[in-house]
This record gives sequence, structure tokens and C-alpha cells, in this order.
Amino acid sequence: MPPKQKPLVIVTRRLPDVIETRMMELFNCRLNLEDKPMSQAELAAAAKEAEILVPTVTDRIDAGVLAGAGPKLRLIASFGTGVDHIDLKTARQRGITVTNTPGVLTEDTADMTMALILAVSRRLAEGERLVRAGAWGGWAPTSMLGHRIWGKRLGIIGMGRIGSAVARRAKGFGLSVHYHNRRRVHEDVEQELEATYWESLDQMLSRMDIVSINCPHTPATYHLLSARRLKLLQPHAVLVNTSRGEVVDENALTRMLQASEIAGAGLDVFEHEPAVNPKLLKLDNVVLLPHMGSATIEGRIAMGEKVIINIKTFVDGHTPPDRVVEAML
Ligand code: 8YV
Repeated sequence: MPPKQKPLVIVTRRLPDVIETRMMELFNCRLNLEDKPMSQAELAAAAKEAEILVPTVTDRIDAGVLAGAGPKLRLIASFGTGVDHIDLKTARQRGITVTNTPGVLTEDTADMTMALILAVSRRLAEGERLVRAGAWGGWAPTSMLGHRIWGKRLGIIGMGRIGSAVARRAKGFGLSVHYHNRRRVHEDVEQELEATYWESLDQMLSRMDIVSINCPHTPATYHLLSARRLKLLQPHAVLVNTSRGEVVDENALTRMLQASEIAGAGLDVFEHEPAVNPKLLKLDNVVLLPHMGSATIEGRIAMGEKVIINIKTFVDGHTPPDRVVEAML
């Protein structure tokens, strides 16, 4: 038998060296060594030519891109857990399988959630700016006072893998854990986390000291934290988002932060990334990060490994382990 031809795999962004090297060994792989994000036209051209496309969160794989996809394109093996950048319905209609990389960035993202909770409550970024600006006049009993997190109530929106990992950490920090989820989690998990379930998000929001967003962005969660819901938060509340900017009405949030209607926010994600509302940049009570919740070397390599396993399994004629099924979202 002649050797099987390696499939053409187009990778849209730079991935860790070890992952790119292995992909070059296994597949007929086209890399993006410049790491310049592709335009919609470039993505459409890639979808036309590739058998397998490896995009990331920065690529919008919409109906327009998929409309031009060639008959060869059978798999979109996304590098990342969120799949809101891919038009799943159109992909399904065109018989294209979609996979993602869940599980391997859970702990890193949960760490970043705790980092933001602490950073906002204890004014870490402000303090750092003060020292760097040479403006620190020395210790004083009443300077840089933040708020203790121990003993406070944390409301987690979305008790999936990441939400649960946040809850475990939060318990260690002495926070009392509350959550809202489409489905109540198993009672054993609730007991382990000593978590209180709120079927009504509105009810939960009005009672929390800190709120963390850990649900995916889907049509059902777009602006889940609408202007109306944000107004339910208490004036001393802190909001942290390491999920997707689209889950929060960013303009409404900005207005409330400006008016001190809530105490602060820690944002790793934004509604129109990489654009950040310029009004947010002027506020001291927010900590702003460039979508780095899962940015560890270990995590990125594990994500790449998952992409490789998904492609390899698919090419060998099996169902890839991380196949995304719309109904599960
Ligand atoms: C990833 C993320 O880095 O996986 C996700 O859903 O939000 C990020 O942590 C990014 O999506 C990579 O495509």
C-alpha cells in the first residue's frame, strides 16, 4: 500500500515550539511564524484550501469564512476551550467537525480569577503603580486600605470545571461559596464546596460581596449581566470576569464603576477585544489584564497536545475526544 498522504493542516497563530515541531512531523502543516492575526479574507482562503484548520479565539470562523470552505475541510481543531468564535451551526450543516481543548486550562484560569479577586479587593495594581511612580511616601496606618476577602460571599456564575476550581480555591481563602448554574451540581460536589445554589441569578447577585463570571459565552449568556442585572449588585460589590467580555454589558459596567455604584472590577476579557473601553483605563478601581487567564507555558503546551490528539484521532477515522456538540453548550 502506498503511504497515506499527510493532511494539510493550517494553523492560524504561532503555537509553542514543541507543538509546532510535532505537528510538522505528523501533518502537512502550514504555520504562521509571523503570528499576525489573519484577516477574514485570509481565513476564508485557508478554509478553502485546508483539510484541517487550527484557529484560536482571535479568529472569527463565521458563516462567511465557512461559506467558501472547500469540500476538503473536515475538521476545525480549535486551540482553546471557548468556541464562541466559531459558527457551530454552519460548521455542522457543512459536515465539519469542531473540537476544542477543555480541562487543561481549568486550574490556570481559576488561579487568575483568584488573582483578580485579590488584586481588586487589596488594590494590588494601584499599589504597584504608586511605587513605580516614585510616589510612595512610606507606610501609614490609613494608606492603601483595601477590603478583606476572608469571610465574604463569592457568587460564581457558571459552576463548570473552572467555576468549581474557583470554588475550591475560594473555600481555602475563607470565602463562602454561592453559585448560579443552569443545572444544580451534584449534592456531593455542593457539600464538598460548601456551596449554596441560587436558581435565580437576580436573587444571588443582590446578596454577594464578590461575583465571578465563569460561564461560556453562548447566545443564552450574551449580556447575561445586563444593565438591569448589574444594578442589583451592592455598592461594595466587586465583579471579576475571566470568561468572555460579551457576558457583561461593558458600557453599563463602566458607567457604574465611574459612578461608584459598585466598588471595583477585575477584567481579563473584554467585549470588543483587543479594544478596551477608554473610560475603563482612567479608573483606579479596576484591574485590566490582556486575556491571560490561561497563559502558562504548561497550559499552552497541554492545549497544543490536545489539538494534536484531536487531529490524529480524527485522521485515523475515530471520533476525536474533544468533539464539540452544540447541544452541550
Ligand atoms: C485561550 C480562552 O487562551 O480557551 C479559552 O477559551 O479563553 C483562552 O484562555 C484562548 O481561547 C486560545 O484560543
